[in-house]
Amino acid sequence: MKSSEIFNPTLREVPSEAEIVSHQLLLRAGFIRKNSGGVYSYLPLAFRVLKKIMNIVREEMDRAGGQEVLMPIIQPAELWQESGRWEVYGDEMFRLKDRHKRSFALGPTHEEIITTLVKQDVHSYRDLPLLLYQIQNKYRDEIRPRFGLMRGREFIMKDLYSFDIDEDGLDLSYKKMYEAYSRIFERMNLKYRVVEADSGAIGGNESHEFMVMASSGEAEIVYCDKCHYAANVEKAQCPAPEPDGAKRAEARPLEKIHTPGVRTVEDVMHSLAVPAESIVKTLIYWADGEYVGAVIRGDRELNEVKLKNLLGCNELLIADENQVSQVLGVSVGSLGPVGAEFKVYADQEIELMDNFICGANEDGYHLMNVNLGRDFVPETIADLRNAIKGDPCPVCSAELDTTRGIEVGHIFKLGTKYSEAMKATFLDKNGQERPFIMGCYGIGISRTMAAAVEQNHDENGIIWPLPIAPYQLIIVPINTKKTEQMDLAWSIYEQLSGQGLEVIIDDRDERAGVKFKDADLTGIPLRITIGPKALQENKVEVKKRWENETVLIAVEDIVEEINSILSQY
Ligand code: 9G3
Repeated sequence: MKSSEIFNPTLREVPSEAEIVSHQLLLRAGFIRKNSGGVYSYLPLAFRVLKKIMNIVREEMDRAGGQEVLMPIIQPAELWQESGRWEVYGDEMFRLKDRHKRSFALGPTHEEIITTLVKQDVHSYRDLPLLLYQIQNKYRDEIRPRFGLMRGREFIMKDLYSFDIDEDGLDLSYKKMYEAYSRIFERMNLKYRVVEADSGAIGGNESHEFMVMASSGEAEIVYCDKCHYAANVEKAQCPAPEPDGAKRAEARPLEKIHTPGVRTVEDVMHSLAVPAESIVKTLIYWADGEYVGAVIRGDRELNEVKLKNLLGCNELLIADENQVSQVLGVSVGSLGPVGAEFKVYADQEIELMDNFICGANEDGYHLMNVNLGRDFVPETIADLRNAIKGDPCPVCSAELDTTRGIEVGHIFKLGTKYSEAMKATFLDKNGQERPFIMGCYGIGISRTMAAAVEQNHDENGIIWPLPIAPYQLIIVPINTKKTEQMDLAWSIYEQLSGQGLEVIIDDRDERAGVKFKDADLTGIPLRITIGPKALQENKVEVKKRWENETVLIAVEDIVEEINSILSQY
C-alpha cells in the first residue's frame, strides 16, 4: 500500500478531551474519529488492527471448541423481563420502541438472547456441552463515556456462552476459556495478568479478569510474588487482622469534645495531634431505599464492592452532604457510629481499635475513647476496606504489592441464574429435567486495541506489537525523485509483499524527517530506509520501532534479515 493512498488523516493538535495516551495517539495518527460521545468510526488502519485481534480471538475460540454465531443487536424487552434484568440497568440500557410501541434494548450483552436460543433448540444432555460465541457491537449508555475506546457507548466485544450438564462440565469449559484467553493475550505479545475478580451483579461464583498491564489502567491489582495470588483490589480479601499480642488498652471513659470546624480525618489529626490510625470515619450510603453507614479506620479506603456484596443491594450510592444533613440532621464531618440512626457496618479492623476518635453525630463535636461493643454494636463486622501494598497475602501471608491494569477480558461461572429464571432446561441421562449450567466469557476487542497502545508507545507515537500491527513494515525512500531509490524501494516492496507481508511504501514527496515522524506516530514495527549514502555501498537501513539503533543491511540480504526479525517477535 502506498502512503499517499492510505486514509489516515493525522492531526497536529489533539482535542483536549483526549485524556489518555491511547485516545490521543489513535486520534492523532488517524486511526479513529468520534461521531458522538463514546461512539467512534474505525478508519482503515484501526480496522486492520481490529481484524487482526478478531482473527486471533476466533482461532482460539474455535480451537477451544467454540462455534461462531451472530445474534441480534435489537433485543425485545420481554426477554429481559423474564430474566428480571429489564429494571436493573436503568439508564445504562439504550432503550427504543418499534412502531407498535413495543420496547426493545440495544444489546448491552447477550445472556438473555443466547439462553432463549438454546432453550428453544437444545433438549438433551447429548447436545452438551455447547460453546457459542459471537463478535459484535455492544451498547451501554455510560454516564460519562471517557478515555476514547476504553469506555465507549458502542464497542466491539467477543462474547462466548457455555452450556453444560453439571458443575464439572462448567469447570472444564471455564478452564478451556481460561487457557484460550491466556493464549490470546500471549499471541498478541501483550504483557498481561490474570486476577481473581468480583462477579458483581451478574451472579455466579467464580470469575477472573485478564488485565493488560499499564500504569494508566483503571483497575488496581494486588498480587503476591511468593505464591502468585493476584486479584482486582475490588475483590482482594483482607485477612482479619491478628490481635498483635500486645495487650489491649483499657477502655477509658467516653468523652465528648468541642471541635468547631473540624471535618475531615486530616482536620482531626491536626487539631488533636493524633495519627489517622486512631480515628474512625463514617461514610453514608443510599442502599436500595435505605441510608446505611460504613465505618473504617481513618487511613483506609472503603471498598464499595465489598459493601455492596455484604448488603446484597442493587444500588449503592454515596450520600452527598446535603442528603446527609437533611436526613440525619448532622453534617458529614461529624458523623459517627455511636447513637447512630442508621445501621452501622464496621470494617473488621475497628474491632481491634481501642479508645478511638469519631464524629459525635452532633455538629462541631467529636467523641474520644470510643470502643466497639461498649459504645455501639454494629449490624455486621466484615472485611470492608481496600487491600493495599504491604498487606498480608490472603493465601501465604507474604507482603502484597500493587500495580495497575486495563481489564480486557472477563470470565464468569454463572451457574443456573439465567437458565432457572428463563426456564431453560434439558433432559439428563435419567430423563430428568435440569437447568443448563452456564458460563459467560467476554473480550473487549476495541478496548484491547486501545490497551495495546496504552502499553506500547513512546513520546513519538504508537509501537504496535507485531501480531496486531496494521502493517508490519514501512519502506521509506528518502527522495522519491531519485529513480534508483524508488526502483529499489519497489523491488523490496514486491519481494516482501509477495511473501504475504503487509508493507507500506512511503511514496510521498515529503522531507525524510516528516516521513520518519509519521512512521513513528503510526507505530509500524519495522522500517527500511533507502537513502543515497547507504545505497552507494548497496546497503539499506533497518530500524525496529521499539529500539533506537538502526542497522545497515546489504540489499541482497534484506529479505532474509526481515524474515529473521519477524520470526523472533
Ligand atoms: C446491561 C447493561 C450493562 C451491563 C450488563 C447488562 C455488564 C451486564 C455484565 C456482563 C457479563 C458478561 C457476556 C460476556 C462477558 C461479560 N454491564 N454486564 O450484564 F443491561 Cl446496560 O456483560 N456478558
